[in-house]
Amino acid sequence: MWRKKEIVVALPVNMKNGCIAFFFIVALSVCAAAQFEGHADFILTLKNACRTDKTFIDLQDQYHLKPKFTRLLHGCMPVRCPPEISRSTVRRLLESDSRIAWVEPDYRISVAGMPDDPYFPRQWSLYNRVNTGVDIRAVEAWGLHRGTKRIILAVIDTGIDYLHPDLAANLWRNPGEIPGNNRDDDDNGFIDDLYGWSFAEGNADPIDRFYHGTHVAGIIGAVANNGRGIAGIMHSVSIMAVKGLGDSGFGWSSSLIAGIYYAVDNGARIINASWGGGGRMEAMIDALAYAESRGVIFVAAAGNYRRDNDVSPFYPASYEGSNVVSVAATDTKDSLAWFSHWGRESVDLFAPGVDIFSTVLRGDYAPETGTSMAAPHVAGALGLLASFAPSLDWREYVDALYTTVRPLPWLQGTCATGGKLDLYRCLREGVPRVRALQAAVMYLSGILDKK
Ligand SMILES: [Ca+2]
Ligand SMILES: [Ca+2]
Ligand SMILES: [Ca+2]
Repeated sequence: MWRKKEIVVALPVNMKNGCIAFFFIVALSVCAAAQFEGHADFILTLKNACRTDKTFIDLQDQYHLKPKFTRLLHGCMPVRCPPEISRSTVRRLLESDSRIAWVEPDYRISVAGMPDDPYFPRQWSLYNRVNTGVDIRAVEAWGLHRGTKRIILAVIDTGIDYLHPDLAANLWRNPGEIPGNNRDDDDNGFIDDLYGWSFAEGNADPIDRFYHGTHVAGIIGAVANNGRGIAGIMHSVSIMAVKGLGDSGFGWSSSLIAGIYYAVDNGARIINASWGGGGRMEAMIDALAYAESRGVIFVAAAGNYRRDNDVSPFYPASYEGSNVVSVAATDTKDSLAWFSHWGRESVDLFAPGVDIFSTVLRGDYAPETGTSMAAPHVAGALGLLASFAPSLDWREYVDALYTTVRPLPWLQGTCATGGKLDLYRCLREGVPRVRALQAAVMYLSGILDKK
C-alpha cells in the first residue's frame, strides 16, 4: 500500500527539482491512494477483459462499494460494502457478476506466525533469534498449523491453575458434565469432573498449588496472540488437568495409574508425564498397555539425576511400550543438559529443558529447568501433529516425530534417534501423504469455488 506521507518524506532525497517532486506526488497518489485504512470486506479480482477504469467505476456505482484504492491494482479491487446490506448478500451478488472472477475475504496477516505475547522473546526453545538451531522451529511450524481444541492432551501432574489467564481458554472442559450439582452427569464414574480430576486428593478439583503442572501446561498450550505472557506450542488445544501428584510435588503410583486410566477413558490422545521414580510395576505396565490399545501416546521425562537409563531404568520413561516416548533435555547450546538422563536405547529423543519460561501460579510466569520441561515440548509437538493430520494412527505420529529430529552429532549414542525435536520438519515432512491429500482438497475446493 502506498501512502502520500511516505512519498513526500522520501522525495527530497531523490529529487533535485521541486517541480518534478510535485509531479511525482500527484502521479503516484493518482495511481493508488488509499481511500480507507485497514481491512476490506472483499477483494475482487476482475476478469482479464474487464480490467478497465470503466468497470472499476461501474462496479462501485452498481453495488455502492467503496474501493480501498483510487484505482484498480491490475485486476485487483479491495472494497468495503455498504453498511445497510448484509455482507453475505453483497457477496452473492458480486459472485454472480460476470465481470468478477473471484470474491475473496481480506485475511489478517502477521509476520511469519510470530506471536504478540510479550514474553515470547524469552521463549528461546521455541524461537531463538541469536543461536538459530537450538530452538525447535516453532514459528516456522506455526506457518503450517497452530492447533485446535479438538485435540485433548492430558497433563498428569500436580494439577493445573485453571484460572491462569494465559491457560484458561485452552483447558479441557468435560462436555457432558454439569459442575457443582453433585451428580455424575456424563456417567463416567466421577462426580462434577469439569476440568479433570484430582486423584491425589480424591475430588473434582485438580487445582495446582505447587507450580509444576501449571508450568508444563503452559509449554504445551498457553494461549497465544492474546497480548499476554507466553505462547504455547499449541496455540489452541484442550488440556485435561489430571492431578496425580500433591501440593509438594510428590505423590503415589496408585494416583498416577488411576490418572492414566481417567485420561484414556475421557478422550485424551496424548498424556504428558513429567515425573518418575519408584520401581518397575506390572500395574503401570498394564495401564500403559491400555493406553496403547486406545491409541494414546504417553510422553515421559527421562529423569534429572544424570544417569544412563539403559543401565539404571527410570520409570515410567523406561517402560518398553512403543507408545511410551522418553525425552531427555538439551540446554541453550544444544548440549546434553547437565542434569539430564540419557540412554542409547531407552531414551527416544531430546528437547529443550533449561531455563524454559512458562506459566506458574497467581497468573505469573517463571523459568524452570528439567526434563520435566523437555517432555511437554514433545507432547505439544505430537498434539500439534495430531491436530494437523487428524486421521493418522498413533504409530504414524510417533514415526513422524522420530524420523524428523534434527541430528545432534555430538550426542550420538545418547538416545535412540540421535537428535532433537524439530517441530517444523515434523509437520512438514512427517506426514507426506496427508500433505498430498490436503493439497488435493485445496485444489478441488478452489475449482468448486470458481464454479
Ligand atoms: Ca462425570
Ligand atoms: Ca455434575
Ligand atoms: Ca499468551
